[in-house]
Amino acid sequence: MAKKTVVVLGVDGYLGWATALHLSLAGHDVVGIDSLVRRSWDRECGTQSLIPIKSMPQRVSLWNRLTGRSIRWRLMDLRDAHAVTELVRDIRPDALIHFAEQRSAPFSMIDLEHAALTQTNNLVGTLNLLFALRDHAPRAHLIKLGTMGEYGTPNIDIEEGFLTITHNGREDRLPFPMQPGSFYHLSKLHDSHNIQFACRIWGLRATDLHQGVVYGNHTDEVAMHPGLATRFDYDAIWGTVLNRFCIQGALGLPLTVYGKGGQTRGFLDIRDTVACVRLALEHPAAEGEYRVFNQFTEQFSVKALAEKVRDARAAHGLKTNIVHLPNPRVEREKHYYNAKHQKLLDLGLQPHYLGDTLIESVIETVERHSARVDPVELEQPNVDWRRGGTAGWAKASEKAGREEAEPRPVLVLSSSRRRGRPAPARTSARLAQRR
Ligand code: NAD
Ligand code: USQ
Repeated sequence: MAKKTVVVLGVDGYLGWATALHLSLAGHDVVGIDSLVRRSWDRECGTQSLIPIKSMPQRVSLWNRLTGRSIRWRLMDLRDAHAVTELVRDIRPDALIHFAEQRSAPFSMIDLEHAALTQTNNLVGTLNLLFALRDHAPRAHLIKLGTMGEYGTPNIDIEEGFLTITHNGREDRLPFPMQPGSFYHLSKLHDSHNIQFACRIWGLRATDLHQGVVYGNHTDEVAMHPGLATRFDYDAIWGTVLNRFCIQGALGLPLTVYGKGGQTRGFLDIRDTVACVRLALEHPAAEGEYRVFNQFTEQFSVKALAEKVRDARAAHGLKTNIVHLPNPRVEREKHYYNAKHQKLLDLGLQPHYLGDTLIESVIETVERHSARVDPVELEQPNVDWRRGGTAGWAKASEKAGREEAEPRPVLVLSSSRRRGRPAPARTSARLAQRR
């Protein structure tokens, strides 16, 4: 495998950090870019990663020290066209892996300001990259993180990006019809159109990874040292569904299925995210090619996921409730879903399928960091697709005060920890008081 110079954009994030380590250990020369804006969005929302994460300079130097490899780190905002141009001109990368976007659907639905922020941040950043590539590195391979949510939930099989259509006796291979479900998911679709257009007119090469919902928090590299942890979100704005269910389960809280729970999505383990990106990197798109890989390994309904978490806990004699909350989103709750995901398997992906071990390992992680959990974040959604953010979505100052006032209650833990120790009392009244 030839060593490549790779720019990882969004390196401070959940997936960007784990991917940067994976590619670095595989022998690639990695340059990591981030504006750290996600840390300021956390401050705005009053949210935080369940697992404490080090600053970028700290974790990069720890990685370099531990492995003898070297990740070069640059603070940079992708919306800054001049900085992006300089970066591409200086580094002349073989490939760029683009994670650097606002990635929460609820955040994009809070109000006009957050919808506009999401779309300008995401679209302008990607456009800046496309123009810089045209002018300074037209042969570089752009690997862009898109999302399965670009497709929506059509009543036909979902293909990988394109569909052959026969209409009035004529046939063509056309982009698959897309019906995204939030202003965030729409931003990914708009990006896809821009990238596809740039490949067509300028001969750029790009892989659009239409990724499903990621779960888990361990890769081989992240697990090498606690100081290399990647962020892990559980709150109502940034937490994704399976991560939330595992954390709710670990704390003995009800698993919050929105609506009927028949919403079906593609899912993958974070270990497969890093493997898929590496496969795309090491098998680049051709000049002028825009290709789409559907990046997930299994599909589940959210109700089936909740039942899996409940059953994993039941195996240890622990009872878990599943509640169906009124759905804050506008989405189909019972629908056909059959999405193809063959191309990454053909390149050699060996999936890690969802099993009880994963659920249990996440639950153990939660136990280690349970003092950092704010249970209010796990009880109710705080952004509604019809009405926007509720009064409680931005609670930075309120939370900061609360943290000083009293420690967060640690709730019911798993069987190993619980044995011989009574579960601490937790009342809704107490939580209600705290809101
Ligand atoms: P994250 O929020 O943890 O990380 C994103 C990083 O990008 C953050 O560190 C943020 O500071 C940075 N960033 C955002 N805008 C930037 C800008 N203008 N300039 C520089 N840096 C900027 O998100 P994540 O979960 O790691 O997701 C990464 C990518 O993968 C996103 O594009 C997301 O749409 C996509 N994705 C994520 C999932 C998932 O389940 N997490 C699933 C499918 C697709
Ligand atoms: N859901 C629940 N209960 C919860 C949280 C979510 O039932 O407590 C449901 C939602 O209603 C939705 C499904 O779970 O039907 C998925 O929601 P999610 O928050 O896990 O995922 P989503 O908003 O789609 O976004 C996440 C990432 C995003 C990525 C996307 C991949 O935040 O960056 O693009 O997953 S995909 O869903 O394939 O588009």
